[in-house]
This record gives sequence, structure tokens and C-alpha cells, in this order.
Amino acid sequence: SREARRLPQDPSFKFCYSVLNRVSRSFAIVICNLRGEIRDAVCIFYLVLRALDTVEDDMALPDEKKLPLLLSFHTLCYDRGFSMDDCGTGDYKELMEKYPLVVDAFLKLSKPYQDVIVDITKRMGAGMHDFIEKDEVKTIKDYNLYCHYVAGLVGVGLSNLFAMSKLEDPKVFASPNLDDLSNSMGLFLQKTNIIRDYLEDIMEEPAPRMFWPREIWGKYAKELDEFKLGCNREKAVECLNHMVCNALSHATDALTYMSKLREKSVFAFCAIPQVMAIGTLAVCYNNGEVFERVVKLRKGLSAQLMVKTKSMEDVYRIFLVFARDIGSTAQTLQMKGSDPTVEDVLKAVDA
Ligand code: PS7
Ligand code: MN
Ligand code: MN
Ligand code: MN
Ligand code: MN
Ligand code: MN
Repeated sequence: SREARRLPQDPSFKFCYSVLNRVSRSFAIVICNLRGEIRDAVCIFYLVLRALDTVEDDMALPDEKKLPLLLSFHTLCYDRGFSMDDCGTGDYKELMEKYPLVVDAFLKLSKPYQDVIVDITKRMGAGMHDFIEKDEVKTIKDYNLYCHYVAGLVGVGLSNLFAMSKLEDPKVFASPNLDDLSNSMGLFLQKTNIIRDYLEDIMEEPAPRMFWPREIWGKYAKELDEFKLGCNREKAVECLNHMVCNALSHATDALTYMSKLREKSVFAFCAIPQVMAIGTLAVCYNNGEVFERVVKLRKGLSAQLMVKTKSMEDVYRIFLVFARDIGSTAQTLQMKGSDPTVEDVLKAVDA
């Protein structure tokens, strides 16, 4: 393929792009299409954070091991001897076993890129650590903070990488004034993932994972896991709609951020996940199947979004289609007069 031909022959990068393709098909495509030196930096950035997340997600790893590892994970970027044999499963397990190859590739990046990756990994690991100790996402403020650590910081780091590569205007993208918008780009993706993954996360063995904040679900249930039961479906869907409403609050910031991008490959890299996210929110909204199985965009639709998201006009058009889809469902609910967040959803759709 076109992207395959441009991929490096260096064995460490060969492994990195191969495992990237296996752990995330959709990110792999947008990353491989990036121009110039930033492609390798973003690929390694992704894998380092994916490895950190594999540690966070491994519910079989005891906290005595996990907590210190999350805090020191950023130092392992310089440690050719670090690997784990028994962390994660499948392709994630292989990433952990062969982590020295990621380190080899990391060490070939230029120093400014290395520094951004290490800084963000350090802050994300510390945030993951704090949330394991907290053991519950109580308030909406906590929820925003958790999402800041695991995704908002990625947005901040990526903006800095775009600036360093000069593919985007350093005056705009290296400025701390952009941080809130960069953060929103991450929050929009992460909240969509947390909404869609309700069932996968709560069924996790040996222990459930719960990221929906009590301040929201507490209005609809005594315990978060009640939503699994068919008899609670009505409240479950009202809560789901509240969660979608909360996620939609980041959409306008995401549009503002994307409108500042100037380089085609960076634009596609940023915008494709965002249109997938609003599309996913549209299929999740008022959809009780979220509590029965993984709800995804239809394959043909996500393929269309991948190839048709090229300009800001495309993004506005696609956001409008999905926003109207959510809006028309909300209007139907409004006529029935039951759902507590319809008014707020209609406001978000208008915005
Ligand atoms: C573009 C300004 C460095 C590209 C891309 C690996 C996906 C895995 O998947 O529930 O259900 O297991 O455990 C802003 C990506 C935010 C982060 C967060 C967009 C690195 C990514 C490690 C900013 C992505 C949001 C955990 C943590 O949730 O997931 C722009 C690149 C972006 C990685 C994502 C994921 C967090 C995550 P899953 P979890
Ligand atoms: Mn994960
Ligand atoms: Mn995680
Ligand atoms: Mn998830
Ligand atoms: Mn998942
Ligand atoms: Mn997961």
C-alpha cells in the first residue's frame, strides 16, 4: 500500500508500525499518513501511552506493583532492559514483551520530541496512579480530571509536537492559550470511549472498572452496575443520555481547535477520530443496546468517514448530520415528555 512503502526498514520502527496496526487499526491509518518526521514521533507517542494504559488496565496486576510502575513508567523510555512477560493480553501483551524495541525507536527521535513524550507520560502515569487510589469517579469535576490525564494531556502533547514539526504554526500550537482546546479534543474522544465501553468495563475480570461519575449516575440508580439488568433499562437509557449530553459539551471546542489546523495530514489525523466520536455518540444516544453489547458505527459508515474527512467544511457537514440525528431523537423524547436531559441535549445540538 501507499503508506506501507513509506514505512522505515529499521527493525525497531518495523516492529512499532506492525504492533501499532494491530492495537489500533484506525489510529494506525491516520498516523501512517502523517508527513515527515512527526509520523515516527506520534507512532512512538501512541505506543508508549498504549503500554502505560496496558499497565493501568491490567486488573490482575496487584496495586503494590502497578502503582509504583505507573509513577516510574516515563523513565523506562530510556531503559533498554525493561519488558514485562505477563501484562495485558494478545497484541498488548506482545507490546509489553517487546518493549525494548519501542525504547530503541524512541531513542532515535530528536530530543525535543522525546521530551514531550516523556513529560506527558509522566503526568498521565501520575494521574492514573491518583485515580486508582481514589477508587471512584465521584463528581463531574473528577470525571473531567481523569479524562484530562488519560486523553486531554495527549491533546496538549500533540499540539506541541505539531508546533515543533513546523507543520502547524508554532505561535498558535505551542501557546499555552491553546491548552483548553487541546484538552477538549482529548475529552471528546475519551468520554465517547467511556460511554461506549460501559459494559466492557463493568464486566472486566477479575474486577470491574467504572468511569461514569456518581454525580451523574446517582440520579438514576443506587449502584452503577444496575444498568446491566433489563428491568432497569429506562433509567439506564436516561443516564446514558445524560452522559452523551455531557460529552457533547466539548464538541464546539473541538470544532474551534480543528479550524486552526493548516496542514492536510495533521488535519486528517485530528479530525477523523473526532467525526468518529460524534458519530458514535449519535448511535449511542437513547440506545439501550449500549447495555447489552458493544455499539459501534457500521463498518461502511466509518470507512466513509475515513475517506471523506478532508477539510473543515467536511467536518462541519458531518458534525451537522450527526447533531441533527441526535436532535431529532431528542425532539421525539421531548414530545413524550420523560427524559430529564432533552432540553440540555437540544441546546448542545444547537450550539
Ligand atoms: C488530536 C489534539 C498519541 C495519537 C488522540 C494510547 C484513545 C488508551 O481503548 O478505556 O478502551 O482500552 O483504557 C487530541 C494517541 C486522545 C492514550 C485515550 C486528541 C495516544 C486519545 C492512552 C487526543 C492515545 C484518547 C484510556 C490512554 O482509556 O481505552 C488532538 C496518540 C487523543 C493513547 C485515547 C485512551 C485512554 C487511552 P480502551 P481506556
Ligand atoms: Mn485501555
Ligand atoms: Mn485505561
Ligand atoms: Mn475504554
Ligand atoms: Mn475499549
Ligand atoms: Mn478497556
